[in-house]
Amino acid sequence: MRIDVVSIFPDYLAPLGLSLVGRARESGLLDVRVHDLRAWTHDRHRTVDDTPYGGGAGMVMRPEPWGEALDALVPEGTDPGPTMVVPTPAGRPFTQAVAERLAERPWLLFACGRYEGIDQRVVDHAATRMPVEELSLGDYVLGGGEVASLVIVEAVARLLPGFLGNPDSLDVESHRTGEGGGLLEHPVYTKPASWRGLDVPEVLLSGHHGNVEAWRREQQLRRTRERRPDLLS
Ligand code: JD8
Repeated sequence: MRIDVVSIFPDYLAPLGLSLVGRARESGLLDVRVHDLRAWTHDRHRTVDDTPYGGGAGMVMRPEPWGEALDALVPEGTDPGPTMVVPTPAGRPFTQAVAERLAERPWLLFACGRYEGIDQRVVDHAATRMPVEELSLGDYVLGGGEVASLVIVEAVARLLPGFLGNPDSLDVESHRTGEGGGLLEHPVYTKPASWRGLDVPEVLLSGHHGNVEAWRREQQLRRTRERRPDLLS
């Protein structure tokens, strides 16, 4: 999978060089390219923002640098083109189901906004040339799209065949779609069996797989009832 990320703070994406995503880049599973939007400005101050039409606080990202960035990264007639992902608090919720859908695409292009956001014509224009997904991580406000892009890249990349050492671990995860999914994770424990006066639940030391599975299921249901009843309905 190819992933392009365009931002005025490209160093914010440095974590994409670490851990499993970093190794997937070394192995060629992922082709990640981070770009500085200011590379597509031409004035002395490398201006990327301007005042909002209709007034109001803050600044808006100018369309021209984004247009030139798209022209450079996705030349006319590029086929298949990328799916453009635009993190925004006004987006559709980003979920595991969305991650699974994006993981099927060969190329993702992330547009990281800042200030009050990106001039809407950039998305409207891009949508005439490629699929565009405006996505939100959740109902809280971040300062820009970079952190959201990091989250989405990690959630998508780990679904790619060959990314995880043991892909089976995907099968027991909460939030996954399909059969048996949708419950929160059960508590997990490892050695020592007793720590600071806290003991691992007996059933987990019993070796009785049926009882262990039953206990884990009960814990998943309890946690989901308490913390995410919306998932049960
Ligand atoms: C992109 C600019 C900041 C947002 C004025 C603060 C996602 N779940 C999420 N919360 N916030 C974002 C997000 C925030 C962004 C940008 C994503 C680009 N901002 C703006 C509007 C209010 N400032 C997000 N995904």
